[in-house]
Amino acid sequence: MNLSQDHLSVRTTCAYCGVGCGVSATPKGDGTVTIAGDKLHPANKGRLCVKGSALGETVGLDGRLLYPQVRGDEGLRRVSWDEALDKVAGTWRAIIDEHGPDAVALYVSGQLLTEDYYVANKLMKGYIGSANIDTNSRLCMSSAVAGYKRAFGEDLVPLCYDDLELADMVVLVGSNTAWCHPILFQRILKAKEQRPEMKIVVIDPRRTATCELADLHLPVKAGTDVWLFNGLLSYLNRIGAVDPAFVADHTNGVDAALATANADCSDPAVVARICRIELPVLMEFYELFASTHKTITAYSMGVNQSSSGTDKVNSIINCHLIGGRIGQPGMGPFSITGQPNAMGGREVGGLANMLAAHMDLDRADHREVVQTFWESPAMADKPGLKAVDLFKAIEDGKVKAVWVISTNPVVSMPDADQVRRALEKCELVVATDIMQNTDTNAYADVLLPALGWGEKEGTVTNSERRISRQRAFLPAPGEAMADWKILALFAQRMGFNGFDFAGANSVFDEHARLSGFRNSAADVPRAFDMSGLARLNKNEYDGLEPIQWPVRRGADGGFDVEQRLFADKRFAHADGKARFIVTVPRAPANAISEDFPLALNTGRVRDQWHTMTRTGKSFTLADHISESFVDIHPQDALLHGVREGDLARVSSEWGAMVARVQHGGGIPRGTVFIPIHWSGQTSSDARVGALVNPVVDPVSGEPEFKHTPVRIEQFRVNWHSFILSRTEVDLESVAHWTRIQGREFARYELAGRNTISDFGPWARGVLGVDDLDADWLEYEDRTAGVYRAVHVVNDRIEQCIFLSPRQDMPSRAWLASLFVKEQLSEIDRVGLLVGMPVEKGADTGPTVCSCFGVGRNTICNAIVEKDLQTVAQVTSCLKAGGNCGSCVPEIKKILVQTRVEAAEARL
Ligand SMILES: Nc1nc2c(c(=O)[nH]1)N[C@H]1C(S)=C(S)[C@@H](COP(=O)(O)OP(=O)(O)OC[C@H]3O[C@@H](n4cnc5c(=O)[nH]c(N)nc54)[C@H](O)[C@@H]3O)O[C@H]1N2
Ligand SMILES: Nc1nc2c(c(=O)[nH]1)N[C@H]1C(S)=C(S)[C@@H](COP(=O)(O)OP(=O)(O)OC[C@H]3O[C@@H](n4cnc5c(=O)[nH]c(N)nc54)[C@H](O)[C@@H]3O)O[C@H]1N2
Ligand code: SF4
Ligand SMILES: [Mo]
Repeated sequence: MNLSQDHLSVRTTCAYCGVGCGVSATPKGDGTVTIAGDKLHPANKGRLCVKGSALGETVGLDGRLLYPQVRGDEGLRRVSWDEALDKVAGTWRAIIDEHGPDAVALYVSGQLLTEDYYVANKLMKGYIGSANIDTNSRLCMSSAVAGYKRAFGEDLVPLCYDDLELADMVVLVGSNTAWCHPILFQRILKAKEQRPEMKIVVIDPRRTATCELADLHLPVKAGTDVWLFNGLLSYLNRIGAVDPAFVADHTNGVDAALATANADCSDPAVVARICRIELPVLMEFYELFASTHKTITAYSMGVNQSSSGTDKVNSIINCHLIGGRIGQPGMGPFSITGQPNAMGGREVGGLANMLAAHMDLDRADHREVVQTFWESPAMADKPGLKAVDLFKAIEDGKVKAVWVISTNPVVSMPDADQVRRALEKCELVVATDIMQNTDTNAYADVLLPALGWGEKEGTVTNSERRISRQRAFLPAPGEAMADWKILALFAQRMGFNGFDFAGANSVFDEHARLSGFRNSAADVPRAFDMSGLARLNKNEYDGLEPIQWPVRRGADGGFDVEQRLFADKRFAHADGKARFIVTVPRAPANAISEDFPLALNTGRVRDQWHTMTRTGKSFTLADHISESFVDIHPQDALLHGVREGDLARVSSEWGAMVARVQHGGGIPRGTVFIPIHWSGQTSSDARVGALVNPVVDPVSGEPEFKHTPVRIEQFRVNWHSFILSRTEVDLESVAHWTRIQGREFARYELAGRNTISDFGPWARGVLGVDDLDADWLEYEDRTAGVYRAVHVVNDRIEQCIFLSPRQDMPSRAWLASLFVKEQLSEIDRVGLLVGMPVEKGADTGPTVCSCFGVGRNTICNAIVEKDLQTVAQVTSCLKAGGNCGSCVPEIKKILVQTRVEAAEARL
């Protein structure tokens, strides 16, 4: 057998979204890693989206947190693990002794592995004796959990991915699937390609990339989904599109739900007006839903992140129940989870109001089961603080120590400046992360280094309840340790038994055993059962193939898996029936006003992940959208005096930020959209969390991230500039900047409010060029206020800076391409100070297809020159769109625009 380096690939699971794609990783001798899709993984069958494909660019050790550190008067100091953990344990012990267990808290993450999560939850709820452990999943899918529990009696996702291919209609509500769950979206599109009669409906206030390939888009007014679905419920009942036998035998509460729906929403014309959807479009959707039995309604943050998020979820589930659209192939209400292990967190009970293994904190019989199993000395017996309340309690001094693990709340929480204040005041802030510099780490008293993706071992569960292994293929760097291990060592220092795990596999085993412990009809029955995976030995655990729960052992000893839940029409409520929930529609908590006349919607872009601590390292992912932006309707821009391409200051009652004005995001009047990704590490002041209102859903505690009243105004600057540099630059005096990772350089977009009297010295100062003999090409037009300089070292471009009072600077793409050249050619040098290539076609424009690095200009030129008519033709000509497919919606848009423009030009 040929055991060359290239053959040592490891099958693991993607680090990012809840689709949970299988990845095949091959570490190379030179420290790099080749990434490919795992053809054997049922979630993706070999495909990866652009974020997954670029994982190899994010595993380098630059910027990593590698050693424990403690903050003293002189800043951070490297310490041993013993010293760091002793400090944390000593302080926690003292605080608990004096103020009780509720004075400490863990704030964890849906990006932890199940094993990490299990240990964290066991430690807090069973040993510290407090349920003050909450997770960023509170911000993500806690409304979905609450909705499922109300309807089904347990947090159960009824369907599986194969159902998306079996459905005759997929309704995507508040989900930009094309960008946020790209491989699921590809699966849906492929099914539609094979069965064009299959319908795709998108319900989203914005016309997103997901809408480009949909049959129907309902641009619902933000926050009005309950009206829409109550209207649907009322309509289905009125026209008799119901399943009376299913409703009578397997559900409760239909009359009350219908009475409420009929009260406000029986007239589609009224619903259409409230939801700002044209009546014929609304009716088309209602009729399609009524006539299509195999319908899936998949939803995500546009539903969950709302002060009526849980009601939104139940208004959707109600519509499925009334027609019996559940439990059979190709149908059901489907919460798409965001983070790679959102579902694992739900299994272990990582939220402050849950226990473990789908048992409830507020039920004595459930607590008794868990306490018995854990042999725990001090069980929590009441729910802990939910994320927003937790950070309030920290600011109020009620919670005196917090340990933040695998999340970046100074960026991602609503009212994020409040989180900063809270951490500033907190007696002991501990942060476990993989990166040294994050906005949250800046407030930590103790920093603990965790193993990252590719270095750690464990499991994650994806949106369809499928458990997959994450496997290590890289050595542990520095002194980093697995998150579960750090917690277990800490627990032992606190004097707790029950944390002596031999490895991730023994944590997993305990979790699997608990799921089956006293899990029977006669005792404390739970649908969540993965007892079939208990007692795997280490080899079996290491070799575990992706598998769904519930999973038990069959009579033959093999795995007995339920792919789809509720096939027997039995639900988890004591009477076995599902419940209709009364959902009274209500507007978002904070209404727009004269002072704050626009509603802020926030969300994701295609190629970045959350606070960018990992995707921000990849140059491939940096090109698609490089800077934060505020998307606004052109008429609103006019009204509020801001211009496309300029910077604007957006502010709310809670905070302010600066971003570049953009049109074209398909945004309705009266609203703006800002992405969530930029932090203090990547930009001077583009942290949108500072603006977001901390209002939460009363049932789930999930914040209203999609609706904050804001105002927008021009952010006046005197000059604009950009820099490409191989070395770090000094941005101290710059009013606004964004740092963007390039290939062998960093790019900075800057703007200043000051007046620069002498460009040359200023530029040298910013770029850090002291050497007056440096190969420094310069162009200056003082009257126009234009300045350009290029610094060349050994015939290679080292840095360049372009500055102008207007937004009239050259495209960055061509200059960027010079940084990978070993030597500048004469013809390159000619173009340098103009910032433009002398050869035609060398400027490819902004990246559209990140997989193959195909720019917009290249696509437009090919469409015109070769008269391309379809996306497939563009792909066969340029490869663009041929790998992950995430850019297919954009190519389609460019195709239409370019052909229209070309036709107009011919007229
Ligand atoms: N590229 C990328 N992918 C990701 C992530 C990432 O950071 N980057 N993060 C992952 C995570 S953790 C999550 S939670 C998911 C999120 O995945 P999604 O939920 O798809 O993403 P978002 O962009 O947060 O929001 C979805 C849509 O909700 C719409 N919306 C806003 N208000 C309303 C409303 O009132 N009603 C309706 N119907 N829609 C509304 C927004 O306009 C937006 O287009 O993505 C996962 N995948
Ligand atoms: N305005 C607005 N805010 C939002 C949202 C929104 O739509 N709008 N969405 C919300 C949602 S759905 C989510 S999920 C959150 C996400 O928000 P966060 O969880 O705050 O975002 P991440 O950047 O994913 O943070 C993960 C952190 O863990 C670190 N890390 C990575 N791997 C490991 C590891 O193995 N171990 C440890 N210990 N650390 C690791 C990373 O470096 C990073 O600092 O944002 C929420 N905030
Ligand atoms: S869709 Fe993309 S980000 Fe999500 S798991 Fe698959 S490869 Fe990773
Ligand atoms: Mo999320």
